[in-house]
Amino acid sequence: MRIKVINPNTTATMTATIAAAARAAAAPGTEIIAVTSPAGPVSIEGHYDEAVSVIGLLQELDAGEKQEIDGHIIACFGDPGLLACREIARGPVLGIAEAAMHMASFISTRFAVVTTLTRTRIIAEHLVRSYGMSERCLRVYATDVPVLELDKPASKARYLVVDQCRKAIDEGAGAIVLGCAGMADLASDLSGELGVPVIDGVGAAVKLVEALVGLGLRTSKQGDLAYPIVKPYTGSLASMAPRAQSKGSTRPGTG
Ligand code: 5HY
Repeated sequence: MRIKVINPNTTATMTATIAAAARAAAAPGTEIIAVTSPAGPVSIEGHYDEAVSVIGLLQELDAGEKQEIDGHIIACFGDPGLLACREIARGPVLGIAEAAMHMASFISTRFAVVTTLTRTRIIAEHLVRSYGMSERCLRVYATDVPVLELDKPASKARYLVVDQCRKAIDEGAGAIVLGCAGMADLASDLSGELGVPVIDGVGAAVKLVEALVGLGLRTSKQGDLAYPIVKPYTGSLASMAPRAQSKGSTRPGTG
């Protein structure tokens, strides 16, 4: 099975952290193809960053459709462009936030999300609601650690993450969801240190994609996730125009 893990920001060192977590979770026989978006923000810390990051993400996902990929993972906790990606994908496409929240709901009555900046907390709260997790998510806690600080071993990022995790546990959280792909390498030893399950969305998404593909389940092409309607796109994005899919081919692709 081939799973493509796409980092929608353009920081390759962060993709390396993501790739290591994905490979650590992958079953024997699962090949992980981890890529960095070809264009966009070095980190995603707001609505505008997210919106612009989706172009590079879609380009990488479309390339994946030509590489016989069985499933895709969006390795950013905002799950940017998730539904747009599902429109052009045959196989399952999972966002790490959605995957982590569902995993947490299987092993705790109440989980908490510990994320980066206060300004991105609202994005995680939107996802909690849109994924139907309002009853299960105690709260979203912000550490105010910029995304790229997570990449710096010398920064006090880990200390600030642990601090918010302890606060969440004191307030009743039975499990912790790490709210950034850049925290993927923290999950395993944090679990031991805190004494509660700590969930990294990258690993969670790999296991869920393996399960879906293993059951032969693919993105439904009935309704809103059907392939995009073929039409011309103009200007600098003309190459992103959906192409007609040839009869019987399951790949519409773009450009
Ligand atoms: C992420 N940003 O996982 C999100 C985290 C956040 O560049 N990768 C990013 O703060 O929303």
